[in-house]
Amino acid sequence: MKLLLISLLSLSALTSGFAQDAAPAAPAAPAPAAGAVTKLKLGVLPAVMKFDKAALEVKAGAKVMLLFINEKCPLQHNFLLVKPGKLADMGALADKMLTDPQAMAKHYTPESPEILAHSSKLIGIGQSDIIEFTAPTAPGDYPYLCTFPGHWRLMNGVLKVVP
Ligand SMILES: [Cu+2]
Repeated sequence: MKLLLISLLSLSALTSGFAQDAAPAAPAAPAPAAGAVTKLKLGVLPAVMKFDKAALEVKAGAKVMLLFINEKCPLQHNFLLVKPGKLADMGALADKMLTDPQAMAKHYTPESPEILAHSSKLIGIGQSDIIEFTAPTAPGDYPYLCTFPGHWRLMNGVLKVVP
């Protein structure tokens, strides 16, 4: 047993000696997919008050980076992601902002605990915004909408959160 231990030690000394002579270790492998970011892109159709996608899909709990981009529409738009079933409630808040003198400064983004994520600003033609958020852990249909006055009834869609 003692002999075996000694021979293991000398073997380890031998191999560590080789390691020192070898080239430096390669950098660690990239992190596994678990830490990956889901990248989504959502555009705007010109002059019809609609997003270019009626639905998006993500895995529950995923880290999401959403590129919100207005390439051709002369109107200004924002993006809000809200809790399931809250599209009409949020639309009502959006309509109310018509009488709020601070509405433009707020980029027509209402304040509500039902909002899960939103753009930082209104985007006009040629502009974009990156919205980072963590997808809800509960699967379901999460509405998204633009709350610029008059837009939300047409300008909405569904983020499908899947298990
Ligand atoms: Cu809009």
